[in-house]
Amino acid sequence: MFAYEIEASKALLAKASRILVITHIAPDGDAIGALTAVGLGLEQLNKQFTLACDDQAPNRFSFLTLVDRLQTVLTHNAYDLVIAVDCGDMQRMGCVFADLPDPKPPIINLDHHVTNTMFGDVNVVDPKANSATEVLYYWLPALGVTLTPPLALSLLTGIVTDTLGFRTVGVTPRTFEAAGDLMRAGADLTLVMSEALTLKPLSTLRLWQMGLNNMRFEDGLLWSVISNEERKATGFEGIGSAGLVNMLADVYQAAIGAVLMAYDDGKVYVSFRCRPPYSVSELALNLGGGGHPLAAGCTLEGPLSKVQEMVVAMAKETIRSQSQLS
Ligand SMILES: [Mn+2]
Repeated sequence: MFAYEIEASKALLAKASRILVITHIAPDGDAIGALTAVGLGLEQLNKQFTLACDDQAPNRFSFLTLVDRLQTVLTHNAYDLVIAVDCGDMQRMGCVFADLPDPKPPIINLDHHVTNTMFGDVNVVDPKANSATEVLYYWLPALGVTLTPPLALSLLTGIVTDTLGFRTVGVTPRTFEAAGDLMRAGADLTLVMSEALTLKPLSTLRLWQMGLNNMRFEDGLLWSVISNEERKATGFEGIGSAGLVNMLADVYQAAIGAVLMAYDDGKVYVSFRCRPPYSVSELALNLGGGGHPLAAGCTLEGPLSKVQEMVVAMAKETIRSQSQLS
């Protein structure tokens, strides 16, 4: 696979001496796993590199090598190659890319999103891969990089987190073959499962407590609304619902699960989850957001009560029309 893209990547890498590796804003396990894996690979290839992301890596990924080298603001901006990992489009790279002086350096785009806009000069994009690190699992050795234990650990972290522990629909025997190979190379699966998926701060449980307390169920929609004051009282500062929305959607009686959470700036973040035959991508799109059929979201301008009224009505309508189809 990727014979042309690998040759083209090699050609760009051979000419590059200062490489900027970027992952997406609000990074997840795949983003940080892919970022550190590329760094470890470039180290082996004796290349100078910077690892960049607009936002800090979540604390739970501090077990990964090189994560301490991540820069959220660049200390200089003279680069001759950009490697983007886990970014579906150029905007996902955020300010660390947008603020580079023009003309921008050439880009190698390493990703697995179906919606990838092929924004790179070289696009190593495999929508069948479950994670960006699964793409890197093939790309890095093709460049002559050896899968050392820390590198294998970074790659396995992306696979484990993007598949929620091998539970998502895209998981195939190939996913397990890659994971098995990475374990053989020295990656500790138990460590990844525990650090990246299971362990959580107390604020997450407080958020779930608040969310479950506020939960409502009508016409197949199981949803929870958390005001800015309530959210702050739990100590939860992150974006998203820290798994609360999955908990709501994983209920027999629920067709769609939703969480609406307000923030200081007056914005309301809305996440949707569902199981087949339902799909929430169009619902999120109609609300100005986007995502996948089973997981999508949007950001709306408050007040929270107005947002709730609109989102609940539209979600119920989605359930009504989709249950007629099935
Ligand atoms: Mn990913």
